[in-house]
Amino acid sequence: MSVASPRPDGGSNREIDRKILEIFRSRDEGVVSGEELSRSLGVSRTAVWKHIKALKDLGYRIEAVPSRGYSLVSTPDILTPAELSSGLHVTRIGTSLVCIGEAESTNVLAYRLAEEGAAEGTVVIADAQTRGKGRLGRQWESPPGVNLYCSIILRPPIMPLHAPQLTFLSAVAVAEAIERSAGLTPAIKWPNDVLVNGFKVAGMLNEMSAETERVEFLILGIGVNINMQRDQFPRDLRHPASSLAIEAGREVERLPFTRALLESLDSHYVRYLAGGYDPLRQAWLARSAVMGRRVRVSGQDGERIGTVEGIDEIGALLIKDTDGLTQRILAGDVTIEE
Ligand code: BT5
Repeated sequence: MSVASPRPDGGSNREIDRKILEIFRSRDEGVVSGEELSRSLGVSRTAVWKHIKALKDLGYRIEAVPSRGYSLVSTPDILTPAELSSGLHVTRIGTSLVCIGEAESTNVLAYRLAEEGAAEGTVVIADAQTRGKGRLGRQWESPPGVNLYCSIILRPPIMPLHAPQLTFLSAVAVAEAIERSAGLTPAIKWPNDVLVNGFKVAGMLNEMSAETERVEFLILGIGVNINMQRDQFPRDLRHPASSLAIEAGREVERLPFTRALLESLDSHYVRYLAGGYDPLRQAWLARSAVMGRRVRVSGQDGERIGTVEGIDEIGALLIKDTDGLTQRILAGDVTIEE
């Protein structure tokens, strides 16, 4: 697994940090001598000490055990390549990780890295965003230390016409990760909001660079409110919002959540490449909050009311209107009527 770094010198240092943490975790008692670390890593005792100090600065509690070595007492809930990749089972999405403290927008950074040739499956994560983007030029509130803001670079061999099929990948994966790591029951609102108890806890923003016949790359932008508190939400929200912690009534660790999300994205994407859109569509429909419901859809060409029948080959919402006619809706905001 390669661990990408925005700093030119960061890669090998991070690889050593990752190995140190792996060695600690492979021990039942968790105590490792400096000499053993130095031997296993092929670096000097002084270098080991420097790495241990750097890990402590990041928030790891590592204690000296007299005449025996070091012991890893606790791990901070920070999103670093070393932590995320430890115990992460993926084959494409998440094989390269870029984690930074603050980004203007992870989508903007991922788009730039993709233009510069970053590999498919590269994941860009920021602890905070200064200008997080929502859809249609709206803003995404992105305070530090509490949530997940990430963007995934994909290079699927598909026509631009089929790119909207992949918009459902993120919503399905976010819903699965919420089930697995927070024990809540999420629902997806078309096209891509994820709700818990009717409150929006996650939003997605997908962007694409394409030629007429071919997708060059897609950026899947995902924002999940994990431990955000009530007073951190903007006042005039488009949709009532919440966080996993508020809904679960307890703090939710970001690391296991993010690993679960990457694994889910990876397995659905690999299945999509091998077997096409239908399994993804079925997974989306199974978690849909709108299927069979009466909805109001407001879009550029006005408002429509009808009962949701499903989604089609390119992700359009199908609703049966009051005259019994099926309408295809490509974009818009959905409100559930009853
Ligand atoms: C979305 O837009 O739901 C897409 C959000 C995508 C954010 C991710 S974070 C990582 C990646 N990098 C980026 O720069 N963006 C992506 P939309 O449906 O337009 O919703 C935006 C509206 O939701 C705003 O106008 C607010 O009313 C409300 N809002 C803002 N911040 C929110 C938050 N943290 N949680 C819930 N609602 C929020």
